[in-house]
Amino acid sequence: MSDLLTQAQTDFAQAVLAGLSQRQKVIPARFFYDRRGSELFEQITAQPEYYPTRTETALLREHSADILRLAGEGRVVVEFGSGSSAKTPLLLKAVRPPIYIPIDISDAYLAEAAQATAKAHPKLRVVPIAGDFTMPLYLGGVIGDAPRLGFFPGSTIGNFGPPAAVDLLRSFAATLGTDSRLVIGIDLRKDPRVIEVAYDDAAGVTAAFNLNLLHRINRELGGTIDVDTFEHRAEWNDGLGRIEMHLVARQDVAFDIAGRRFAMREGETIHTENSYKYRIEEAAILARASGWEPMAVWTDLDRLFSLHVWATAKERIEP
Ligand code: SAH
Ligand code: AVI
Repeated sequence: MSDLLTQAQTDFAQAVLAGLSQRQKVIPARFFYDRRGSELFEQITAQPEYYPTRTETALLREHSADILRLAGEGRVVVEFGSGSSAKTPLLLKAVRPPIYIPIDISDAYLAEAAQATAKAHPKLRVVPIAGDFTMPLYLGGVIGDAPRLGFFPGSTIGNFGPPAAVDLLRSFAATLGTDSRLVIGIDLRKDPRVIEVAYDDAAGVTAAFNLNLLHRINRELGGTIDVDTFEHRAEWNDGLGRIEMHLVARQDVAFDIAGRRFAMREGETIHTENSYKYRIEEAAILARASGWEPMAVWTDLDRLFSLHVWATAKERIEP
């Protein structure tokens, strides 16, 4: 008998083994999103403490006519980290694209979400791409040189540190090409207490989302982790302007993953996610540093969240 491993499985194994071998143990946040992780994220978005989703959805609804004015009708929409595509209908209604390309690492979940979007929009061609959006993509084979509108909602950009965020946005500019537009949601700096409860809701859904990573390791990598010996922690890091999620060992623990033994002391943590929060001015700097020109920005009255329209900057030739 032979076992066939997919690239995704070997990537996961490699990242977990490397991350747990560091002094501060770390697992990259993109590995949250197996099917169960995607379902739990969807439940997070409905928690009363998790303000980003409802605030951004309201901004998209309120400004759909402005988005149409700035982006024009009929561009191909390319969504990065589309998840359930719950916010997408608002954009589709505004700009009426001929083609919608959702990109997500959570493959089974993406396939179902794409099917549901196609069913709800019979005239729309839906072309899902399962994979890592940090890798450059060539879309010409699917859409030729049709004009493009990128969509990057949810403040997923916040899950990358500023240098990685600049690289990612540069890569989006390359994928989308000249004279493109990007509608991007960016969560704002605010009272840390508001942020901390958003990442530690009373119903325990964010805790379950974080702990699911350990269940995923047990399921997919033959791990022997006793998940009950870990707890969820969300902590605001003021110096770095980010909320951090960790999995904290409640006692001394030892476990095996893919045949390797790991041990952790009581109180030691695995760092699983950063979610950076920006000031409006910083968001504009992020745009300009990564080959984009800000066109418009809107926020809610409480200044919780921001929605931006950017255009790919004309190439600047400097002496
Ligand atoms: N856009 C949705 C979902 C945000 S959750 C919203 O605004 O609510 C983040 C999504 O990005 C998840 O669906 C996750 O599977 C996907 N994702 C995270 N890292 C990714 C990566 N490196 N490549 C592709 N998709 C990724
Ligand atoms: C997908 N991403 C933008 C979410 C965030 O807010 O950083 C993921 C999340 N983590 C905990 N709750 C939500």
